Amino acid sequence: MKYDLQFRFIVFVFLFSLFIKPILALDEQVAATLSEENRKERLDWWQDARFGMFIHWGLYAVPAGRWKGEHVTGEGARRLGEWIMWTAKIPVAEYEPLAKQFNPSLYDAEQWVKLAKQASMKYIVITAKHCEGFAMYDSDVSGYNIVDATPFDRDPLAELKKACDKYGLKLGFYYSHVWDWHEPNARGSDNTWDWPDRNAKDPNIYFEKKAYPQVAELLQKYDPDIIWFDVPTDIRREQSERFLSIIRKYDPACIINDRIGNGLGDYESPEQYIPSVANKDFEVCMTLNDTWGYKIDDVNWKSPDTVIRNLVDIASKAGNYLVNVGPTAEGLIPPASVRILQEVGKWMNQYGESIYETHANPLGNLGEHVRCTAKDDKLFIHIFDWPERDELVLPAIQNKIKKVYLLADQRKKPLSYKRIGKSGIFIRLDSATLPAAALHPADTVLVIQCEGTPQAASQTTLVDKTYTITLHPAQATIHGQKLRYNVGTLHGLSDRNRLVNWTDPNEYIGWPIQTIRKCHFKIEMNYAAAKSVNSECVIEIDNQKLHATVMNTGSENRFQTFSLGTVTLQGGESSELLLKPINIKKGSLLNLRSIKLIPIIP
Ligand code: FHN
Repeated sequence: MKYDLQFRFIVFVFLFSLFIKPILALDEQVAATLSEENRKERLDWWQDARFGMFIHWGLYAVPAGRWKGEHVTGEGARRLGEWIMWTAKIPVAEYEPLAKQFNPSLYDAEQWVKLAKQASMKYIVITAKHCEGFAMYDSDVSGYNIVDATPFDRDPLAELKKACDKYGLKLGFYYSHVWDWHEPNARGSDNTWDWPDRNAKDPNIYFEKKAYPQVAELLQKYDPDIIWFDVPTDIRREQSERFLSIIRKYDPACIINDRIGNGLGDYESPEQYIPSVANKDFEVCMTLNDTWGYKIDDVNWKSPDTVIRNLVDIASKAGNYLVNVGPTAEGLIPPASVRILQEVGKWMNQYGESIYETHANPLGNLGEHVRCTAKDDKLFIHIFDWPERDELVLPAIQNKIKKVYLLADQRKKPLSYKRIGKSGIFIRLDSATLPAAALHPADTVLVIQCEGTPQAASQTTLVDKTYTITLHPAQATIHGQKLRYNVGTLHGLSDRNRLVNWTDPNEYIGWPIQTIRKCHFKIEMNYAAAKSVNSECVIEIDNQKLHATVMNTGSENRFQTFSLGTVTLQGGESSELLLKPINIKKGSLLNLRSIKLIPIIP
C-alpha cells in the first residue's frame, strides 16, 4: 500500500511538471508583464506620443446611418453609425449581404497615414472587428471578412500596417472581444433579435471559436503595437487573462487598454469626456462629430480650436488624445474630418514642442483660461482666453526664472514679468507689442524657462481677479473619516470620480487658497443631488458665509449649477474655502463636481 502511494505521488509530480507547470509558468511569465516596471516600459513611446488617430471602419459605412430609407438614430449609442445593426435590429441574414456591396475602391492607406502625420498624430488605432462581427482583415478564423466576403479582395489592415511602417507611425487594432452581433453565443449587448434566448448562449463557444483565435491571428499576421479592446461586460477574470496570455505569447511589448477587462490593461480609456483630475495613465477617445462609424446625416463637427484645446487640456494631465475618423464605404475619410485635422496639424507644427514628451502641469490649480505642460527646464503656459488687462497671474515657482517668451516667437523676445511676494508671478502680455503670428485663437503658448526642473512654490491654489478658478473635489482636503473621494475607473462615458459617504454633518472639505490682491468673487457650485434634497450647507471663507439648500437635480449623476452669492477676499492672504454641511436630511450630502470663483470686476 505504502509503495503504491509513493508511486502515485511520483507519477503525479512527473505529470505536473510535464503538463501543468508549463501552463503555470506561462501564467508566471504573463503575470510578470503586469508589473509596473513592465507597464511603464511598454508605455514609454505611447506617453511621449500624446496624440493618435482612431478609425472606425466596417460594413456599417455602407448604410451610413440609414436603413430602408430611414435615418436610424436614437438616445445614447443608438445614434452611432456603427450601431445600426443593433439599433435597427437588422437580422444577420439581411446584414451579411452588405458585404457584397462593400468595395472601397478609393481606399488609400498611405493617404490616411499622411493625414495622420499632417495632423501630427503619432499612432493609429483601427477597428479590426467591431460589434457587427465583420473582420476588416484577411481572417483565417472566419470567412466573414473583407477579403473573402467582399468584391474588394484586398487586406486594408495589411496595407495600413505597411504604410505606418513606411511613415513611422505606430499601429493598433480595436477588437470587440465580448460583443458580436453576428454570433449566436456572444453575450454583452448581444443580438437578441436573431437569438432571443440569452440562457442558451455560451460565450465560451464564441471566445474559443472566434475571439481568441482572431486576436491570436492579429498578433501573428500584423505585429500590432496596441490591442484596443472594447466594452468588457460579461467577461470573467480568466477570460480576460486568456486574451492577455494570447497577446503576451506573441508580444510582451504590445500595449493593451483597460477594456480587456478585470484590471489587466495598461491604461484607462475615458470616452467622449476629459477627466477633471487624473492620476493614472489615460487616453481620451473622442469623435469629431457625434458618431464613430460614418453617418451621412451627422454633420455636428467640432471646430479645430475645440480639438486643439482638448489636446492641450488632456496633455496638461499627462493623458493621450485619440481622435476618431469614420471613413465612407468608398474608403474616403470625410472631407470635414480632413479639414479639422489639417488645421490642428498647423497648430501642432508651431506648438507641438509643448505637447510631445511633456509631463503634467506641476503648478496645481490654474485659472480656467490657462493650462500648463512641462518638459525639462520649461513650463509651457497655454493661454486659451486672453486675460483681462493683458495681465497673467500664475502661482509662484521655486526655481529662478531665466526667461519668459512666446513659443511661436522665433526671436524669443523676453516678456516682462515680476514675482509677487512668495505666491505669484505676474506677466504682462501687452498684446499691442506681441508678434501677431504668435497669437493663436485657440491657444497661445508662453515659455517660462527656469533653472532646473520647474517646481511649484506651493500647492495652494492662487486666486486672482484676472481669471475664474475652478475648485475640484479631487483637490480638496477632507476633514473627516467616513467622507472620502472615490477614484473609480476613468473608463466610460462620464467622470465617476466623486466624493462619497458624506453622511456625517460634522465632516467637511476645504481648499487652501491664497490671494495677492483684493478681489470680489461670485461663487457657483455645480453638483448633483436627489436623496438629500433640502439638506443645508454653507461655504465659509474669511469669516464670510454663503448658505445653500440642496436642490433636487433629478439624480445623483445629473448636474446643475447654482449661484451661492459673492465674497470679498483681501490681498496677500492665505485662507481655506470650506464647504460644510449644516444638516443632511438623507443619504450623502451631494455629488459635487466643482466650486467656481468668478471674479467680479467693479
Ligand atoms: O459601442 C462602442 C462604440 O461603437 C465605439 O466603438 C466606442 C469607441 O470607444 N466604444 C463603444 C462604446 O463605449
